[in-house]
Amino acid sequence: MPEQLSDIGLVGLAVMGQNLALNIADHGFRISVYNRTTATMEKFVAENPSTPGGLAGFASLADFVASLKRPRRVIILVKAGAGTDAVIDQLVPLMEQGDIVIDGGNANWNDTIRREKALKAKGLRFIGSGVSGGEEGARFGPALMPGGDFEAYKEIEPVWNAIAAKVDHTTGKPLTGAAPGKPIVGGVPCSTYIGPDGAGHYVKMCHNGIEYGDMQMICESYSLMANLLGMSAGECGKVFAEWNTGVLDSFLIEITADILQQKDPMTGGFLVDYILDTAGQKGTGKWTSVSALDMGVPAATIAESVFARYISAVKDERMAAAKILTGPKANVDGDRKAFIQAIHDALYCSKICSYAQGFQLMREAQKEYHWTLKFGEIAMIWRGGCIIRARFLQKIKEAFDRNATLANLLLDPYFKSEVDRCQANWRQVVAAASLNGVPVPTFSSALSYYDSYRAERLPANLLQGQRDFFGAHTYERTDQPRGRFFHIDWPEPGRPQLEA
Ligand code: 2AM
Repeated sequence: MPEQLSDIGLVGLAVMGQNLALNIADHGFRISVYNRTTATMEKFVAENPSTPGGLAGFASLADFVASLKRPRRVIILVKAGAGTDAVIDQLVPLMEQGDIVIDGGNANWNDTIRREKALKAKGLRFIGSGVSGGEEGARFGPALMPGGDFEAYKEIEPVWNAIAAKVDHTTGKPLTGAAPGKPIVGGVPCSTYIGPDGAGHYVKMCHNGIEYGDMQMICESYSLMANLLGMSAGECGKVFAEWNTGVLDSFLIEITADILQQKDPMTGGFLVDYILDTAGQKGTGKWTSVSALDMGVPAATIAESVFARYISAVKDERMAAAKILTGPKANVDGDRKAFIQAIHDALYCSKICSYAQGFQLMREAQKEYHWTLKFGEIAMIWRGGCIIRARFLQKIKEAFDRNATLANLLLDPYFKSEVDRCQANWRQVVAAASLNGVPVPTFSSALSYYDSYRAERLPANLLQGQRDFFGAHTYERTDQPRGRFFHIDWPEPGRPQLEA
């Protein structure tokens, strides 16, 4: 039995696990750590001899569990999927009634729902917590999205609030400047209870889906500057740096400015010009899109950003097609400065649509899974720590403060006026891209979403006619109440039209 019991334990010492453990210890909590490969644990503990709370490493899982205060709180941060199940299976026999297991990995929310149920049946409590912000976030303050048993959440809340990123009380801006042993004190924590069972991991997944959209939209902006205006990567980077001082102020725009201006150590040119254009992915954007398809939510812009990665990945096929297929030669004259502003506005409007889709998806999911999500709070905790952190999220929070049941962000007065102000430029950019053969899948998808969402009448009347023609699927009528279904015997193709 160790002399001093730990406040919390963590299993899985890859970089995320190590950084989260150091973050927890920096806030004065004593933490026990365990890793399947013992050497990793030993190295980690040896390299960090003096943390404010203290790190205690264990080579045996049983000793690790015995080192924790009751009710025990164990964070799992291992490879999502089979890795998490393997650790849970080993942990469960060692734990006691009321102990708490917290999965901080990128779990699929369906797995979290399953695990919560299975552990509850054994008298254990389970929290599935989204952790966003990458390695840096884990070390100095991530955005945290805990879901699961509420009483269990209350027991981890002091730790979660302590280690989360912090934003300023009044401006909502992230508080920066944390260093090892010197965490940020004060401010509003970017962590809140999201809801039961899989809610936290679902919301984290939507965060990632939105992140896919943001990244692709930024890439399209860069592509337009490079391909239509002939700008160098460095020149594009300077534009992004300028954009980062306005409504688009965000982590992703900030790092884009730096990435584009980064010189290649091997050639002295701009590094992005040498990076192969094939995108990878870990699947959360796909999960978001699959969930949207399953629930019938038109999150087309987010899905387009996943497809954009897929088409980038078939590089060899594209190289072959480029030799065969033709298109217009890019040619844009006119006011460069005005066109750059138009790209800015196109990005801004597309971003509003993408977030509108993400929040609509969460709204639908809460019905499907019987959660009550607080959208203002979700926007609030995304203001700091996470990859999509942005000034913009303060505006989304304010929109949900004005109307907690807002059906679509586009209907909020602020966002409506912003789209009104910027949409002419947005349309001009999508048109120019299309006329010049530059692909802008998310910009154009967002614009179609906007125009579809505001359309009183879509051509689905014809579609219902087609469905009734070949499959007798019936249709409703514009001159009859909803819910009354009609069918006619359509003429066979080639037969004369029926008399009225
Ligand atoms: P390892 O160091 O022993 O490989 C990321 O892969 C983290 O998850 C690592 O800490 C890794 O442990 C751990 N991990 C992956 N699969 C695991 C499993 N099946 N059981 C326990 N830990 C696992």
